[in-house]
Amino acid sequence: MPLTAAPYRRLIAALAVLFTAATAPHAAAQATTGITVTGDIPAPLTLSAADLAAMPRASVTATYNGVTTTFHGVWLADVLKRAGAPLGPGPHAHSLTGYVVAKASDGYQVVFSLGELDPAITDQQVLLADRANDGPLPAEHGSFRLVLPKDKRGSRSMRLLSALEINVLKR
Ligand SMILES: Nc1nc2c(c(=O)[nH]1)N[C@H]1C(S)=C(S)[C@@H](COP(=O)(O)O)O[C@H]1N2
Ligand SMILES: [Mo]
Repeated sequence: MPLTAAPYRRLIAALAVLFTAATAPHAAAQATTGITVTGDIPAPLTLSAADLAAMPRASVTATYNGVTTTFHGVWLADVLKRAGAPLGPGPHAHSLTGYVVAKASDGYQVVFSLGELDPAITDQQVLLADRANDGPLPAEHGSFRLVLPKDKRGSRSMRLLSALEINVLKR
């Protein structure tokens, strides 16, 4: 029976439907055009890819599941400072009582203390990446991700980053 015969065509059509159903939620999850920054800051803001491209750039290399990649983007601390988050040495040391909830469009969430992101306190490097090697991030990883090259595993290096929620403990 030739491959163009009706039974084969029906099989191929059925497989195409299954494939579309399996990949559609992933495709929807990557449609992030900007990162929203909200919470205990003077005013909420949304940063686009163009906003990040215009900020001071940085790069780090990290290996996840055996694949080594050089990521390019901006330091997360610079994004938090631009949003008015309380980083840096100050009379009240706000970063010691603040935290950031990073949220991805697939529902993944990671909490960071402001202190562990604050270059006034630590040498930990956290990159907000928008490029990998010499191109964009792989489409299924979204437009933005976090990269923590000093972490021993990839679990905090959030793909599909869509939002940063800043919180400072009330006294
Ligand atoms: N949004 C999102 N980011 C995520 C995850 C996830 O499930 N969802 N898994 C994490 C884990 S456990 C690892 S090891 C790394 C893997 O990164 P890679 O896809 O670049 O290999 O992604 C991290 N970032
Ligand atoms: Mo992982």
